[in-house]
Amino acid sequence: MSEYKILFTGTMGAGKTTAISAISEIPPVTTDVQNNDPSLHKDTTTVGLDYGELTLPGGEQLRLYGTPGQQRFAFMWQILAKGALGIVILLDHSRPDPLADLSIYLSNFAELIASTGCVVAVGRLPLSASSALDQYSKRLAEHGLICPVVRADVRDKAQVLGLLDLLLLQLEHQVAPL
Ligand SMILES: Nc1nc2c(ncn2[C@@H]2O[C@H](COP(=O)(O)OP(=O)(O)O)[C@@H](O)[C@H]2O)c(=O)[nH]1
Ligand SMILES: [Mg+2]
Repeated sequence: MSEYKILFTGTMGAGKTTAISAISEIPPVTTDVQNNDPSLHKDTTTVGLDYGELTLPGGEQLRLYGTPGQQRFAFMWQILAKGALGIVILLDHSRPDPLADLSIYLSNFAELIASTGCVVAVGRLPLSASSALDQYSKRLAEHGLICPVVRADVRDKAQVLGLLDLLLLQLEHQVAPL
């Protein structure tokens, strides 16, 4: 049976823990602890990583890893990226500069994205602001990348599975067991 490692990254509060919890078939492992930063409007924050598992209809086992969000944990991003099949970048459109957020992940995961696949999922994006998706695609192009950019609400299991579908579609031609 094949096993594949998929990463979920993105800013704090973008929904890495929520996304993995939504689709994992085992109780997800999370390292969230009490958040002591009142500006973040969140009770918990990820200092380590999230882990979940999902079996695809074809029997392939996905190992789902959520990275710590903050850039000060970037050293861990490199460790987690090893052997990954692809990456889902979760963005929170309500943050002050979500395009700058995107650039941080594109730069830090450049090697992984260049050799595998990537999906950009934008959360908290009002329907009236749909044209903003073009701005994200433009930013990807500035990094020399083309990947799907979609609106997503990671609280919805079907939408998270849709993100994985988009990722796996890109990889169809290059998938090899780890
Ligand atoms: N209102 C709203 N809340 C969202 C949306 N996406 C995620 N959330 C919430 O935002 C929070 C994300 O937290 P978490 O998954 O811990 O983020 P993490 O830091 O990336 O792991 C959760 O409470 C979600 O329910 C969205 O599109 N709209
Ligand atoms: Mg988290």
